[in-house]
Amino acid sequence: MLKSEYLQKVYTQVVTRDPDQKEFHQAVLEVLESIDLIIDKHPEYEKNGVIESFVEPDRMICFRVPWVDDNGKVQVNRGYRIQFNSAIGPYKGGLRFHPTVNLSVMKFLGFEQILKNSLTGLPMGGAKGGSDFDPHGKSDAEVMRFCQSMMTELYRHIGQFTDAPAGDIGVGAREVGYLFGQYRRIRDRYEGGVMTGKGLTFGGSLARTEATGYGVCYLTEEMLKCMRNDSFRNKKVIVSGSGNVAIFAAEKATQLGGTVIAMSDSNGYIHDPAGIKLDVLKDIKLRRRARISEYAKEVPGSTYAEGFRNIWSLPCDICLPCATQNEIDGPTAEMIVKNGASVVTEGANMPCRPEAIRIFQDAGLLLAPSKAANAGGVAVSGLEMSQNSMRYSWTFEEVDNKLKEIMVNIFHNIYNAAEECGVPGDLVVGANIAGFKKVVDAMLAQGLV
Ligand code: NDP
Ligand code: 2IT
Repeated sequence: MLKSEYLQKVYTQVVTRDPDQKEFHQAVLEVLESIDLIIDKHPEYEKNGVIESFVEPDRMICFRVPWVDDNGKVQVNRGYRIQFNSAIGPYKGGLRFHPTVNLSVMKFLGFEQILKNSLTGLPMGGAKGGSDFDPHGKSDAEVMRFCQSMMTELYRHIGQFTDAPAGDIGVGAREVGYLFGQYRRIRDRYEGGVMTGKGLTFGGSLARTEATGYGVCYLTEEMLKCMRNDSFRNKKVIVSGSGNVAIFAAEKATQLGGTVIAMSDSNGYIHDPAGIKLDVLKDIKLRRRARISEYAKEVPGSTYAEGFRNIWSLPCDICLPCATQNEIDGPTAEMIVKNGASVVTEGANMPCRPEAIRIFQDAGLLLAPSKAANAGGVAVSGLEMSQNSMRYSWTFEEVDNKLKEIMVNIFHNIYNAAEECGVPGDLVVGANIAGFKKVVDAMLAQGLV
């Protein structure tokens, strides 16, 4: 419960304005609970209406996306771009294509992105976009036509100095390529920095594909070292999801000496006690775009079970939820604690419900929140924009080293912020406050509120 009357008033307004936006309320309340710890020291926030401004997007764009399917029939989806805050840099954040996309999901992701981008130390504001289009089962030609139609509206709202989208769920290199191509055609200009996650032949950065997953593990490794004098070595790891973030989190966890015993997709999960063979998994998920159940048919000693949430019934040491929001609820968290896990690092955005976070923290597990842990993706997006501006490309090692340095810095920054707030070890508070302060200082200095 919030102690500050001012914050209570702001939260009530958020809920009464948009009563159905549950995911957005959840993200806002967690941040306000952190700000509650420092609000007494900052009377200027209330005086300047800072928090009211902070929880209201600069602008919300919503549009129709018509496209023609392979049978010649017109389909209509809804597109969004939430430009939430540009106090510290141009709007930046991914596009999500998934049937569950709605205004609440877009606003929660845009809101989280403000703080995440601030934590990277790079000059990027917060935004998110996407559509309720479902790429599953669509042909390449259908995905291309959809992306071209999406960009035919989106192009007027974005630009390297305005707003630079990238990928997220359902948007990978293929989709970014089609979107960027349409932008280039319509604008008749080669503006590399308008989108990140581009292919390597047209301005993409080496290590962007790996960045989010690798970053999740770099931050976890630093957290283990500093808070437990420990590491990934000889740890059993479970990674939920099997998309861009999950695959490269599993790869780095394995390189650091862990054994990834289980992964999932939205249908079910695979269990391979000997360690997931990532070459087989990549072939199934990235090249063939097939279901994860194929793995158990191809790898002796592994099994497949229906129901993706049940992945957490397997005992492990380190949990890396990398699929989607709210995948770990209270009962699942209790099961994870009972099974003896000691670390949860959020690779997906907001994968743990608030009650799950409380259960982990009360049980003494290390909990790294998503806005810090998965910031490596957008950080390398920022580095991609730098390279585009310089008309230059760094090597894989150069980008990877910068990523590592950024993730280590993020860990120490949020760890120190938690201590300064009087809640040592609470990295949720640390991330919220460290991310928030920089943005709010910039808002106040620019007279933006
Ligand atoms: P992908 O589309 O590459 O993969 C998503 C994975 O999660 C797939 O295995 C998918 O299964 C599963 N999944 C998606 N939605 C659901 C759902 N509603 N229920 C169960 N499983 C689901 O996405 P990413 O790997 O890029 O994104 C994963 C998470 O990481 C998201 O929360 C995203 O916001 C976050 N993130 C991504 C970044 C990036 O750079 N890509 C950066 C920072 C955060 P299926 O194949 O069956 O759909
Ligand atoms: O949630 C995220 O940080 C992303 N999907 C990546 C955003 C980006 O601009 O690279």
